[in-house]
Amino acid sequence: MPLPETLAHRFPADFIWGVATSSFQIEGAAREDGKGESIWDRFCQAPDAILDASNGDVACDHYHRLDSDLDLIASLGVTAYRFSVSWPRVQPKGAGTWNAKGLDFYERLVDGLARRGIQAHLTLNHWDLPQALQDRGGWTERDTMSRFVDYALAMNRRLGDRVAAITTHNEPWVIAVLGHEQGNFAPGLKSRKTALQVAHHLLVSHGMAVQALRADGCRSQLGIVLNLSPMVPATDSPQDHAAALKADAAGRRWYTDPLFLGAYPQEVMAELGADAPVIHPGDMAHIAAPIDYLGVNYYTRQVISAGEPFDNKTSGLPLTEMGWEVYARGLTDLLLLLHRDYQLPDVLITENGGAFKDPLSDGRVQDADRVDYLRTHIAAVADARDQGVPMRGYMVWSLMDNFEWSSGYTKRFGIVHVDYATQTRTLKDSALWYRDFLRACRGPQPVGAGA
Ligand code: IFM
Repeated sequence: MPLPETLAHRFPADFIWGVATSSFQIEGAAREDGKGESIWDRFCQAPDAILDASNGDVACDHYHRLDSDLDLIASLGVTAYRFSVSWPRVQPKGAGTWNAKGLDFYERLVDGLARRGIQAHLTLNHWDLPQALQDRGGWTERDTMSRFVDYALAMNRRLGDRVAAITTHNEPWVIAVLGHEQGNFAPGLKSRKTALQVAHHLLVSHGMAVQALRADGCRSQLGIVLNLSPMVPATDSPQDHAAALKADAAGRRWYTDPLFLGAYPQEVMAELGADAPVIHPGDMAHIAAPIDYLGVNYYTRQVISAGEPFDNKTSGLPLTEMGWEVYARGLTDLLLLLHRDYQLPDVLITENGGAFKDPLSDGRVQDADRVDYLRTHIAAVADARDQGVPMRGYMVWSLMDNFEWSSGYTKRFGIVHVDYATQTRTLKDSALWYRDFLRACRGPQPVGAGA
């Protein structure tokens, strides 16, 4: 295995290295200190919605363990921490009254990061919409876009001076498709038409928030985070190639074209018929508002077949516990594709990682597969950088094991192990590897500078 130094030398000194989490997945304290109900609190109550019938009531109890978790983050030597604000914790109904105790929690979070010399990368919407807004139609309603802009402005006014980057939405595809078309994520709706309207409103509200924040004098970098994969044809057949192009247009370009070209892909739009979203004058200009960075969440490639869906188990590649192929080259391919097609702003890998078995034994988790995953994917980022992609940073998903949505606590993505019965945190071998790698990135330290 190459030494951490060899890989570290491929990145500039100011490259951003981080770990990422999200509010619902780690905070717990679901009904404390005035927090309102989120759509995920509600969704977890639906029969069979969550694999292990769990919920986010306690999760990693991060709300009560903020200081020790911040120490844990600092111990890794990262330069950035990506987290999300729980909208219903700061504004229980998604409109009107603000919750002082909720705001105070995020004040302590950003202050704690600043004290430790770690950049705060704040995401406004990592899926936990206030249930009160869902009761009024949620993301199907244009009014929710205005509520989101108010929320963005309030967060900036309160925290913006200590926040390096503000992401509007995390993975709008997931909210739209898994939440409103397939129904296996909150709010559990099943309509393609609804999903397309929701995706549109998410994109428009992203642009509206960016414009409002800039007009308000926001000094944080502004961007959006997309979950992206290269779509690879299963075979060399023309049918599979055509299917892969189609899947790429509908699943990836539906988001990247409007953001960077100001228009939805025509060939997809032409096939939607009555399911096409209602677009108001000015919407596309909002969506294409210039951003400072694109956040890319990369986990795997998608293999597309014109016939029966491709079975990952037949590919011969290692699979994670999610059943996703480990395919680091796909990250380079994806970044080069984006670089070829668009005038990209800075690019940050805002999530990358894998769920593996991770047995804790004698106080140690020997997750060699995750170490290998991180090393090869970081090398894939360096490859893209070498070929001109404006890469600015990389963040591991996730800091610690947490609530993995409809999989509950059955999948562990953390580089830190969490014993949910005792809330004990244990650095896995991957965390130790990442810490050593980041040390190598910082280069030789002056004598007496500490560990
Ligand atoms: O846990 C999620 C995260 O919330 C969003 N991106 C994908 C991760 C792994 O499924």
